[in-house]
Amino acid sequence: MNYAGRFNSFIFKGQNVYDAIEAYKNMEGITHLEFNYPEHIEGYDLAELKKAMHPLKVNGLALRWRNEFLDGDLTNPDESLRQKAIKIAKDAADVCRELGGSVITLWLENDGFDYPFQMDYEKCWKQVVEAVREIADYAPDIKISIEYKPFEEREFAMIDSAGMTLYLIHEVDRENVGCTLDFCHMLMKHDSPAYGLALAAAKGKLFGLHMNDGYGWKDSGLIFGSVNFTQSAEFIYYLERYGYDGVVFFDTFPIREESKAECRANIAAFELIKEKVDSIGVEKISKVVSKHDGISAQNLILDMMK
Ligand SMILES: [Mn+2]
Repeated sequence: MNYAGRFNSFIFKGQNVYDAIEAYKNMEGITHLEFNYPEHIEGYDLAELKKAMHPLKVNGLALRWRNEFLDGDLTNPDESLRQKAIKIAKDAADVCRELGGSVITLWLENDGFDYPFQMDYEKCWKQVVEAVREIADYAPDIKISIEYKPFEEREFAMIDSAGMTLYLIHEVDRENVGCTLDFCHMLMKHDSPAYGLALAAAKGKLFGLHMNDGYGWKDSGLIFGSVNFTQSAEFIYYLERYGYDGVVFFDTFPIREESKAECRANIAAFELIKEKVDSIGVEKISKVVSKHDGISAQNLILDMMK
């Protein structure tokens, strides 16, 4: 598998981008890096960054619209700010290409609402569709990946579920627009992670993964497989069934844990759960799934735990 860890696991503890690159270079299993843009790139020389990260590759860049974009990213009521948000995404695509990456992730943090009567839903929905289309057409060689989250920072996010994400992708109607699924975000929405994954992957629209775990009522960012073993195993089964060959990015928050050990714990969990799935095999699991039966499903889970 290709694995990547989160830069801010180190940066939030006072280290800089180069420290984080160094930490990941010396971590067994890590193959790729993933930057936030502009947060992790601004002020750094791209050529120097490229030199420092060798032999690791860049998977992509995750957009962060902060500070002035509190009222909206792609739906900001101030048209000049809305245009600026679109421009930042286009710049991110250019930088991504320059660094050898292939995907930019759009988490529309501020495109949502807090109060009834606060937003003209149809108008803002069209603004999101048109902006994503404009970004996609600007960089047809770069994958534009939508990462949904049901709420936080806004009370309601516009793109809040697997279903809404697939609806957006359908409306945008561009080859290079797909999605990144964040396991914790899916649990927060009470989406079944594997269900969303299957529908996205079946359409060739699964561009990225943010693996982690949690209890569902907030973005816990716990170590993968620590809380929901069975749903994690089902998720990996569908990854294998659809031949996912992208990067597995661990979007976890080692606030109290040592960051390197925490990232390694994620890789170890993913590898072990994958091993459990493989020990039974996609074909045999598919046979159980085709039975449409709860008891057979439960017996399969027990078999995996042996
Ligand atoms: Mn995420």
